[in-house]
Amino acid sequence: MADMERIFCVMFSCLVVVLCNTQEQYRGKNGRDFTDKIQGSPWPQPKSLTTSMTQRTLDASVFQFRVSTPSERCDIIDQAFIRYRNYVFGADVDTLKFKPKSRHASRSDPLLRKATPLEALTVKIDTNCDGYPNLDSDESYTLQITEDGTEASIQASQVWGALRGLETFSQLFVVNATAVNDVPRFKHRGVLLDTSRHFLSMRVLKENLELMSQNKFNVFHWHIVDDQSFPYESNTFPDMSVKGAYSPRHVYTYENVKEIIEFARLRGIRVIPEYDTPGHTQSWGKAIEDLLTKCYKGTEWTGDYGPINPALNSTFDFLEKFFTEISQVFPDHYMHLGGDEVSFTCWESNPDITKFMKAMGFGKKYSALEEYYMQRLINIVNGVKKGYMIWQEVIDNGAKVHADTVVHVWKPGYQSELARATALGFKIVLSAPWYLDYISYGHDWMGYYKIEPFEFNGHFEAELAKVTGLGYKAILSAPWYVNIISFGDDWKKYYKIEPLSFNGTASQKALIMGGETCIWGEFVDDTNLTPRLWPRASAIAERLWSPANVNDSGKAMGRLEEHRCRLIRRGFPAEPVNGPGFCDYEY
Ligand code: CP6
Repeated sequence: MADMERIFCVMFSCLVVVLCNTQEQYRGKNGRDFTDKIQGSPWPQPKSLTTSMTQRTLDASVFQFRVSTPSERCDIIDQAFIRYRNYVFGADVDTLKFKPKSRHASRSDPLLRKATPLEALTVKIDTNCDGYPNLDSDESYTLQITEDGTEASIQASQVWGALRGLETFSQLFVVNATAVNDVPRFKHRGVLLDTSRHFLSMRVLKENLELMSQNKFNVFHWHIVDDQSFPYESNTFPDMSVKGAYSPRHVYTYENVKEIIEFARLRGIRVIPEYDTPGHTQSWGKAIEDLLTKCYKGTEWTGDYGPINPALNSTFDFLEKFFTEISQVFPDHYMHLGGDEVSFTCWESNPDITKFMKAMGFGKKYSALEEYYMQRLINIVNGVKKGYMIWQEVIDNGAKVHADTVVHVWKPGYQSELARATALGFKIVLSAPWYLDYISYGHDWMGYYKIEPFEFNGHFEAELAKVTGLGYKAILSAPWYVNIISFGDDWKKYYKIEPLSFNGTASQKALIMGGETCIWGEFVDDTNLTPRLWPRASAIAERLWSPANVNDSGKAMGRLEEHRCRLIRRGFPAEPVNGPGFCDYEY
């Protein structure tokens, strides 16, 4: 590097330096220059990161991870060291399929013969390192790699911050002397996966938990059951999955669920289960008699069922037993109670419900019936000492909920909902702008299917008319570009969303706990979940972790490109999102 450049880099010892220090330049095949594919600049971007030109080397045979904590044992850190040693130096991990190759500067690199090797990274944690994360966990950390000295250090008040710091350390490509001071902007940074519309295997669930931790997400919102299938094996009501799962193989046993919770805990991820009621419960009705409302046409049952029937006491006896079980299976303080998209038409048609409405004095107000249902469910959940999240309709319909409730906003027009719900004092998790399943929604094959090659009228039709008019044979591709979904770079749209841009006071804004990206399961399963989610979800990870002013997608593009390549290097199928280009470790 020329001297002037070197001086420039030292003077601006911040992110600019990492850029100057990029050892290779990337050029997309379309000629786009990826000089901004900044190696070693972590994703999501830390609150502050300064680095100097002094490079340190890491050699697998010398380098050690060490931990210092008041706890006697710290399995979270012990296991994290195994993962991060592999990510840093490259080795096979038997439990997962990672086969990362080392990208770290080694002394065997002739250019770095004079660099001082780093012998250890010491992780210092102020408190006991055990336990289960929660909404108020402290995930902040500092990371120091000094100019000389044999040890680098991560300092964190809690083990959760230490995990975030290890991820950041493992992402530094060339280990320069570096100081990182980092803290998340929002407390709740989640991914919703839906295992009802399609079953997801343990392998894919774990793969995505690992990817969540590499993007500093801290909540797995497990939308575990829904209308279409009931893959949760209940101890109290085993028939629910026997009759409600797609097949006996498409279930999560108690041991499976515990394994997912532990896998997530070791990565600082909370598991919030959602058992969505009173709508979205068709699969529950197969095993639990009289749970669902029978829908009528005139005086006759149509053979269809609607939402859960709140007119029967047996309903609440069942709910009490069922929610008591799951409150013991899932250790997180919060449960997600659903409450979305409750259709009133079936309730309206049912004579027993009509009678009950009259007796309760609800008149024709079916939202009052919904409120009554949610209120009784909430009392059950309060009784088992859990907090709860609900979809926004529950408060939109005016149901009274605990002051401590977290409202999950998912509908379009979310800014006015944020203003309204925070004015009522509720904590908020935002999802409305971040539905990643919504590309052209999988159904696009129907559009392709309808195309009639012998009708020469639209745009490509004119071309066909011309070409065949000239007597040429033709092969048609124009309407069948299945690679064009939402055009891949939709991440920029998600990246730009500012969760606090709504009309409200500072104390209203303080109620925004964070957000979740949702990938509903209608059109995703094991075959396509991971590449569809990553690195598009990474855009949301950075929005929720990094400072508000880290919001220029043009500037982020190069780092995201590098981040995707890092995920690929670590063995994950993350799809391209920036158009033509390549990663030097793929294939
Ligand atoms: N399933 C459940 C869904 C959706 C919701 N709840 C949903 C609705 C509209 C869109 C995407 C998802 N599939 N249980 C709403 C929260 Cl666009």
